[in-house]
Amino acid sequence: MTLKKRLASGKPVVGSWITLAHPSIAEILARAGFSWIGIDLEHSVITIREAEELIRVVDLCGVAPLVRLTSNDADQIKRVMDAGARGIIVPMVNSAADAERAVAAVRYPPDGRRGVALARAQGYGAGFEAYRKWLKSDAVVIAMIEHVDGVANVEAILAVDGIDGCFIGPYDLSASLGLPGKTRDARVQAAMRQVKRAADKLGKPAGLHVVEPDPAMLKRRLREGYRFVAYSLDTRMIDVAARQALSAVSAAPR
Ligand code: 3PY
Ligand code: MG
Repeated sequence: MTLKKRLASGKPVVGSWITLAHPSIAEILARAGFSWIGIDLEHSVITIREAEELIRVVDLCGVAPLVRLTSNDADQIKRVMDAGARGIIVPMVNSAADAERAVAAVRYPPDGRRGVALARAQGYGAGFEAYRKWLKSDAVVIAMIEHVDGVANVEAILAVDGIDGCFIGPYDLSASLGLPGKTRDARVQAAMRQVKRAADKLGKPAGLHVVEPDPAMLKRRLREGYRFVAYSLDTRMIDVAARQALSAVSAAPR
């Protein structure tokens, strides 16, 4: 089942983030069993050229590569989709108009405004027709709700045709409330609950990031009903595993 259909079916999907631009990291994570791998262009130094390499590896491993954009930028959307991303995660979607803009940048006319070319996604030309069909039925667009304006408009955002779900960004959300980094503050938590309630009401998946590779926290979030979950990221998994691996000999001389 494609990622889009799985999201629509109400089944939870668990992915993870790549922030380091090495194809081996993409290969290791893609083979670990995640349903999607998000290549994070927003908070990393991954270039567009490196993004293509990571997309290719994840894709060839049979996992859906998604790209979190640096911003809601139609030109960047075109390039990462042409490189073969199966969908996008769009930062700072604050209104239905923002959501419509992102969807239009993914779709070809007459449904959208994306330019047409023959790149990796289209099989370098040999697979254009198959890609056109796939794009209509299976491209994924996830709206990040990470500003008070996005919270206020969350129902209208999720109601946009082509928006498959939302992903809460607690850090930017806390900043938009004048509380940067205070993600446990009651006002941030209330805003997060409001997003989750809206997603449940509209029958679209709500997502968030379980930052630490902590299976108990992952289970808790899934139990709470979050269905588009990003589970940790490359750097935290390496850091935590390295420290755990050494913990038995922490007194050893360096
Ligand atoms: C945020 O918390 O703002 C994020 O973007 C998390 O990914
Ligand atoms: Mg953010």
